[in-house]
Amino acid sequence: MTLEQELRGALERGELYPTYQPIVDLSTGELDGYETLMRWRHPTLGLISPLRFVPIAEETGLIVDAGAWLLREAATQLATWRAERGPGDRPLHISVNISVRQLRDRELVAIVRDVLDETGLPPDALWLEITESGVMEDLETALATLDELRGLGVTLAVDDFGTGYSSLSYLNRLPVGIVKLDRSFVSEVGEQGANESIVRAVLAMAGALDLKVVAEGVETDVQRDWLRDQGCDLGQGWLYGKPVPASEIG
Ligand code: G
Ligand code: G
Ligand code: MN
Ligand code: NA
Repeated sequence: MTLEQELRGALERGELYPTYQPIVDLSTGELDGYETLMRWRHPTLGLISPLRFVPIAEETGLIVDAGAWLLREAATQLATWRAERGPGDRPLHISVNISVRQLRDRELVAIVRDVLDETGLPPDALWLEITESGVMEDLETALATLDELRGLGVTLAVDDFGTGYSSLSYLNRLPVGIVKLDRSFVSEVGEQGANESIVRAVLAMAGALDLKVVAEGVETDVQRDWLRDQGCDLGQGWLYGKPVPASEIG
């Protein structure tokens, strides 16, 4: 069997599962929420990297059903976590990746609406991450869908920011509230000869457009301190935790 054939049955066989990686307030160290990342454990092949199976899921369209399932799982999990927290605790969000294939699916807006209804989550606690390249492939269609999603009150985030076109005018046209700075930029900050001016420029641009920035791939104290001092709001990376199943989160 090819990997594609194996993947076709993976969802029904219960081989896919969500993991959650913390997203933290860089100034206070408080938990702000989690990004949901899909994993596939095949009974004989073992853990298969999303770098391998997500592209296959996208090409075959399997990502539409798998993504909807993951979204529902993640939102349900967040509702549980929120219910367990005290009234004084910071309300957590959940972030879910939405591939371009899902963005083109006519059902997406209805699926998101249903998930919000079912879980009773405040819509802004649900963050949907879209990539620049995905949006740019078909800007007008993507914009229409993003406007509808925004109309539901969910929070939209641009993932892997800085790796694509990243123009100011395009960012201003998207109804997004969050920019996720790609880890290729984050990995350099605080080191000699690093191209820190790009990160400063992104932070300045985000500030001007009133967007929050999440730095991805924060691995060291030096990176955290530098990013915080430059006014970056949130961070995500191995410094705070790797993606793990909900059962491993207290
Ligand atoms: O979790 P990890 O860093 O190994 O993920 C590798 C790639 O797979 C990343 O680009 C990530 O965005 C993608 N990915 C992981 N989970 C999902 C998912 O649920 N949906 C989509 N569309 N992509 C995912
Ligand atoms: O493309 P996206 O940003 O959705 O995927 C996030 C990917 O980054 C996941 O595969 C996740 O495992 C990985 N990741 C998360 N934190 C770190 C980190 O601190 N360092 C590195 N190298 N990868 C990370
Ligand atoms: Mn992401
Ligand atoms: Na990313």
